[in-house]
Amino acid sequence: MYKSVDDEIVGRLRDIVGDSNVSVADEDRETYSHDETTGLKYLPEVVVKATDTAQVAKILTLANEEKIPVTPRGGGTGLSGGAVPLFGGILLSLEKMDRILEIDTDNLMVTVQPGLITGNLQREVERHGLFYPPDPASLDSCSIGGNIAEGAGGPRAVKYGVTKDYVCGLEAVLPSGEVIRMGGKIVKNATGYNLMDLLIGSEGTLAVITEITFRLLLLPKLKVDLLVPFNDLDSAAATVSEIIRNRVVPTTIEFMEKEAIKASERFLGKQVPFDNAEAHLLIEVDGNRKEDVESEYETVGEICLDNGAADVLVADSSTSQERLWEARRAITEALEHMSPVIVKEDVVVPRSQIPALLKGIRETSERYSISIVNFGHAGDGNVHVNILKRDMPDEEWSSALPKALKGVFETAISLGGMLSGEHGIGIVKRDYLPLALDDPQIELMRGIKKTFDPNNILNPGKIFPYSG
Ligand code: 2HG
Ligand code: ZN
Repeated sequence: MYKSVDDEIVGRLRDIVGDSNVSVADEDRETYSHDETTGLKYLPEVVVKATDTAQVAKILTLANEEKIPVTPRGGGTGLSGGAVPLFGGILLSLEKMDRILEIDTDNLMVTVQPGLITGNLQREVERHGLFYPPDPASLDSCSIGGNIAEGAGGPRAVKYGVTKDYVCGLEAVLPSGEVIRMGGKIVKNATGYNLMDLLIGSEGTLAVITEITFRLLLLPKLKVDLLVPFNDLDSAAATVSEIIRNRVVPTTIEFMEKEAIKASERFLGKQVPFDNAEAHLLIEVDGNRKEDVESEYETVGEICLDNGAADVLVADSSTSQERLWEARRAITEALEHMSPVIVKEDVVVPRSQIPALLKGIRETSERYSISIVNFGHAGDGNVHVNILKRDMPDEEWSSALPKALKGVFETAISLGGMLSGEHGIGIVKRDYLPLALDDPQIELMRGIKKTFDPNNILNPGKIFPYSG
């Protein structure tokens, strides 16, 4: 159905981006054949690195005319297979388009290219006293364009929301090669359909994002982290809802089961206090006035102790805070060391349903005798459900996994939730989409895809249930 990439096409790609930005070498095709999703690997026929919007437009025009699939890619840290070139074709890397184009301190906006690493964006604006809050755990290696494409979130979503809440302007290239610009340095916009929001979270299936304008906040002057151990899981889960019910909205409320902490300790070779506790909450509060921050963390600490916390440890220096967050961010990689075969889910439910969700997941784990380790952004209802194969025999795993997955998804949906809070659907969740969305919605989405991309060249095979 698609045309293969032959020498003639490679030659035309070289004419567009220059020889050094095109590779058909096995080692490069291998490097770009996967993202961070375990067990997914498809080789692209050619790897192309664009350095400006005009090049992206020319590449898409060529691919569209010749019917060659194009898979856009940023940092390659995705967890649903969004950047995996399922049908080969052209792997279009945006990694070289990584500049900050402007920090506009009059309008509190920053304009950037999509390949910029998220952590670098944060650090740069912080030098101006400004704040870009979204903080996916992979922030030192993920790219901002990928964050937009996948609808990334992060721990600070409890108070500050997710990537989409900061996008004010986008430039993107359509599969036809036409360049469109949406929004701008404006915080309000009621001008026609909101195509910008449609592109956010569209997983590179509708257009390739080439420039972004984000709104920024003022950097809070103070922050304090609390590490709160619990001797039973239910109390930890109940505390999450209790904090919100008490009208306190910290910056983060992260939840980590014992096994997640233990894995991280082993992986980093560093100890976490109270590592034998059944679960930990990692709670951050921030603000500008010392007394406000203190009163907020004291209230949170009291709620935790009233709900059965074993202790409340306060980290108020940047070194002690960094140590806690290092342990938290390492969990993903650490669990892979515990079980090389691992399925990572990120269901989301209303915050008040966190206790019911964790209970339902535990029942699923017991019913199918399958190992599940939970951690994540409990404060915004988003739990990373990690299903580990460990030493389960292959046959048992193949039979138990789909049942366990369905169990987890059905629990989340029955509680008013969704399949993914921040990792996207990609390849790994596409067949479960009908559990969450009804037929008319899926058909509307398919119609939108057709309107943007009639030849189905842009990141084909993602989001929609596989139909052969
Ligand atoms: C995180 O919050 C990431 O650490 C990865 O979203 C989650 O590994 C995971 O399941
Ligand atoms: Zn996460």
